[in-house]
Amino acid sequence: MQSLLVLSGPSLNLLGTREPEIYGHTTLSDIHARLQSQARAAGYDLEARQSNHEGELVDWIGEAPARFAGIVFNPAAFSHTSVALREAVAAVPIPTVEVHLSNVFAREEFRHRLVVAAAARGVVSGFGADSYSLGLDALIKILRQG
Ligand code: CA2
Repeated sequence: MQSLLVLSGPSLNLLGTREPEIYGHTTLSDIHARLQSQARAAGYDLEARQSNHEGELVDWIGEAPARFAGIVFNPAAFSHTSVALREAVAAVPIPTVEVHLSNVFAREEFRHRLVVAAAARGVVSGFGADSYSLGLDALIKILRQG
């Protein structure tokens, strides 16, 4: 069975505890549990991780092709700044789908620039926890298309 990797960046471990008006009440553990069953139903294994550290995310992306067929990635604040993460995503031969809970284009101007996204296959933004599910669905479709 193929495995998929879900990565979340800085402070997303706090999801559901602060700023619910922007990010909702769902916790990251809730999202991970939902993605697990969605992946299982589609015939995939899924592993989900969160890190506050750019270098750790770079390491996980670089190591991913050895174990995973694709990545769903919310780079959080690094989305707007990280050339290192963009290059990590571009360097691996597996597809990455970028996801955001909020609609970054309806927020502050500094969030409109998505540095990592240019290396992703596509971006889902603005659907709350559903963005992760929609991103996983897109990733599975990409993998099935070969
Ligand atoms: O909308 C998203 O998913 C973001 O990636 C979330 C990032 C933000 O910097 C991006 O512009 C858009 C922030 C994640 C911080 O997560 C928190 C969760 C709960 C409370 C406070 C922060």
